[in-house]
Amino acid sequence: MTEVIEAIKRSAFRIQEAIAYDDTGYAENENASGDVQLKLDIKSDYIIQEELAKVKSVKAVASEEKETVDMLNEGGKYLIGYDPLDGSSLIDTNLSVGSIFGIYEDDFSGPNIKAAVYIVYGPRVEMVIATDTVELYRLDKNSEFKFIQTVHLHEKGKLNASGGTQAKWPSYHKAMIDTLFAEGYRLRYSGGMVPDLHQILVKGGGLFSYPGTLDKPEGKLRMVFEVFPFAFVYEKAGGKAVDGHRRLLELSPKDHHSTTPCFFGSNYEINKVLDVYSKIV
Ligand code: AFP
Repeated sequence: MTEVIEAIKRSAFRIQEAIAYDDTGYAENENASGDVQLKLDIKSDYIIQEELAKVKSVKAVASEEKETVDMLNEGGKYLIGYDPLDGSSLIDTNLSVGSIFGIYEDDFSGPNIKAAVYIVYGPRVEMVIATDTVELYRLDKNSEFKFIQTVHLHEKGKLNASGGTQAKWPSYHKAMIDTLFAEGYRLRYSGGMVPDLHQILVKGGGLFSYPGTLDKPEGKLRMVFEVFPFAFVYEKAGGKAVDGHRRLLELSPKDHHSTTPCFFGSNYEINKVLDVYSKIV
């Protein structure tokens, strides 16, 4: 596991340099999810696969940018599901973006995720590693990730990050989000999953939601690359992560690009989600 984390650190360092200085334009391809790829998406994917290929314990990798699972070392133990540059459509606006990694054994399912790591490329580069605990690191002047603190969610927070097109939200979802605002929650939503979930985590609590919508009943966010890693982080930080009814980490994807509605937060907000969604017939 240590070698995997070291490879992720090396990737993060190289990707942050690419974000800072490379061309931010589009490539001519689409990725496996049908999104137009930026040159930076392709480069970040390449960097990560190159670094992970050096690690003997990595058996195979699945990238959000690729259709297939790539076998790296037949005798390896870990399967790595990663989104090399999540939120890359924000690159031209100079908002924060991120890389997300789920470290699995046996298959890419919720119950089999063993650790999760994400990097936020913002004004500073930060990395969160979740194993039994959740630890925050920051890149320093010497290009090393320095430990900052262990992260814990409070019982209840103040922030509300609500994703998806509002006009397509089911009415019960809109009513629930309105109730939180009526209770005093403040809107914090950039459109980048990594900085939006990082903000809630570092500030101690709140709700991030990306529901099933009328046009996308299974939501937008991908289980293997985005949802399971953050579900693992939030649970280990003392919060909860559900699809409206069940723990996200109980789910198994049909294929490695499957999506799901998802809600991440501290206990108070997620209990509210479960209560509202339990009444839907
Ligand atoms: P991109 O990778 O296409 O920029 O999508 C970003 C993202 O997957 C995730 O980071 C956000 O939480 C979510 O999409 C935002 O989607 P909406 O704009 O539909 O709220």
